[in-house]
Amino acid sequence: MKSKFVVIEGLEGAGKTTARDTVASVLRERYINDIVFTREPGGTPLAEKLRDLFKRGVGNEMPTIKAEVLMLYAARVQLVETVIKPALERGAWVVGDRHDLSSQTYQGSGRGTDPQLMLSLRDAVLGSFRPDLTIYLDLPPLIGLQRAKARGELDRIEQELLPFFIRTRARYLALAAQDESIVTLDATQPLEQVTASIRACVSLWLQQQEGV
Ligand code: Z5A
Repeated sequence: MKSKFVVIEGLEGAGKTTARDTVASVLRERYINDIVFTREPGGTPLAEKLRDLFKRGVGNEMPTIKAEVLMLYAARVQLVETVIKPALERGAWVVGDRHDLSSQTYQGSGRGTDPQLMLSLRDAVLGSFRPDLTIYLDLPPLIGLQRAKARGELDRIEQELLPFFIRTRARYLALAAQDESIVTLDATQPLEQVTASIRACVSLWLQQQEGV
């Protein structure tokens, strides 16, 4: 089977880390062992620097909303062109912790940047490059934020107020409903059940890919 790009998406505390490991274990059971893991923003030395600037700013100077959007796209295009596409071309599979859908939702709705502008920016920067499968782990923001708080100190985005996350989640659900490459899974369930749903989703999708 041709190599593929699988992405995990969701609000904080959705369980993306466990989901990534679950996807990788299903792939390995199918003898797909050459797997590259990415995270966004980040994933290359330059993109990791942009991640740090995006998350922490410099001293008291935080990026403006437009600067934030452009930093995210600079980091993403660097990762896509220098890591993801070369990996796919040599036959490796890529499993990503977040990708463009995060910008469409967090910036395109949470931050209130024009959603059409966000889609145009995506097309201008990434062309037609898209994940083959996106697993969106859906949960109400309050549950996710409680999980994130239990894990430790909150970062700049996690400190946003609840309406920000409510808007972000609504955009995730709306975009997932329009795109059959995005599968929405209920992430409020206990971890074992979420893991079982991810296994089932990836296994079924792989079978469908084999049939194509
Ligand atoms: N961002 C953006 O605004 N625009 C963009 O374009 C991109 C990103 C790409 C990245 O930070 C931040 O950047 C992120 C979006 C924004 N906003 N924030 N914050 P990050 O990479 O540091 O953080 P993250 O991606 O949000 O989180 P994470 O740590 O990578 O993963 P996670 O999904 O939050 O979950 P987790 O670590 O797997 O689980 C969190 C905890 O919950 C952990 O203790 C688990 O054991 C627990 N958990 C998970 N699932 C369950 C279930 N089912 N039951 C009970 N407990 C659970």
